[in-house]
Amino acid sequence: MDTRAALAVAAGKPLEVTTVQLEGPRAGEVMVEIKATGICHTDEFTLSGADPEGLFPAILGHEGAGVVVEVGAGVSSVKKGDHVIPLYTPECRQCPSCLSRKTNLCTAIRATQGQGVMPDGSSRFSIGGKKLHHYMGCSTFANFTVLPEIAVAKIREDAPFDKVCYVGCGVTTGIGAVINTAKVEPGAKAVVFGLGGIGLNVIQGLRLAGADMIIGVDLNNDKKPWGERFGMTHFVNAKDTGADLVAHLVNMTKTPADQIGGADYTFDCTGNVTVMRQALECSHRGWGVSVIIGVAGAGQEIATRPFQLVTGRVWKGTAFGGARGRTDVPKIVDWYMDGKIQIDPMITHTMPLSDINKGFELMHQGKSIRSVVVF
Ligand code: NAD
Ligand code: AHE
Ligand code: ZN
Repeated sequence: MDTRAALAVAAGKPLEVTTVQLEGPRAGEVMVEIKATGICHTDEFTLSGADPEGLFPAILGHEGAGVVVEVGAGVSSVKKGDHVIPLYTPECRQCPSCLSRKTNLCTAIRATQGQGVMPDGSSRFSIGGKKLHHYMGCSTFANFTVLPEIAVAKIREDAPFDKVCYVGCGVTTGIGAVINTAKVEPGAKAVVFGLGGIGLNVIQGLRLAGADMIIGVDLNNDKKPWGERFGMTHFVNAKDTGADLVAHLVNMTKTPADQIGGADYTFDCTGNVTVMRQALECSHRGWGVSVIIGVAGAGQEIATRPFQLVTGRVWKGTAFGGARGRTDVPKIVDWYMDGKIQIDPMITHTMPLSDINKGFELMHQGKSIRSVVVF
């Protein structure tokens, strides 16, 4: 069948909105009509050419929501008409990683996903007979897409697609980083670097967890009211402190009883390796935990003096907020529907697929929190 899609033809080039061909689902696969998709910084990261796994031509997008329109042979967990969120981190519940209960990083289909193909090694997308790559196993920048059954989470039918698509990445990543990865406790002090679509969700996760002090760091003063809206208690513009940023943050967390200072938890939501180091080093001597969420380009490496770790700081990373998608995503949608978490104000822009490049421009200009394409 034909479907409209935004095609990433080459690194650094704007997406081309066009008609592509999509084959139906094979065994174990489902076809989903995507109703809405967010634009995440990771889409921009791959489109820019910085992603070592980036493949072109491809249909990007990994933050969608839609309806199952067809199922392949043997599919049993979802049926036609079900509302679903595609999962770039699937949950097969059978691989060693799923069975370990120690990670959400299901390994059942990760190898083929990274090669831009379905688990059987072939692509369902093409244009004029030429193969197109899938992206992160999702390709939500297409009106219709095909996914493995294990890579969709069934959600309630009254949840609005144009809001809960954000649960497909940003919301779950930010809140999950706090709850699943850092396991923040009430009363904690935290620093969040980068107050964008992920960082603001870290902030609302910290508020949910009962953190007392939530310091937000950004280069853009416009992000201050945004952070405050979701629970940030203090704002620092890193341009104002320059090289003294770490000392400044440590000082902010000192109390008469604790003259060492440092945050209990810090989060990098920028993808900048210098920021990752600052985040580690402003965490508390002896117990500070620093969580890397941002993704950095090919060739980028993190560094610190080993002394920082010897003295008890812990460097961690998280993908999809440590969430097990088929299990956790429906619950997060419930939290939103029950008013426990906010999504609507973070979706600052919606647009038709034909304007998708405007969504990327708004991100570059720091003018959006999340742009959502509505089909
Ligand atoms: P975004 O563009 O919406 O926000 C980034 C924010 O960081 C902006 O507010 C920007 O002003 C700020 N910033 C940039 N450089 C900074 C610096 N040096 N110091 C302080 N602030 C700085 O991006 P996003 O969608 O929130 O994504 C953030 C990062 O998280 C990206 O690297 C993205 O690829 C990554 N990500 C990771 C996961 C995961 O599972 N690990 C999931 C989603 C996104
Ligand atoms: N392809 C990149 C890695 C990108 C990356 O780390 N992606 C995160 C999700 S970002 C969502 O916005 C992730 O899930 N990582 C775990 C995984 O298995 O990819 C690179 O650097 O090669
Ligand atoms: Zn994402």
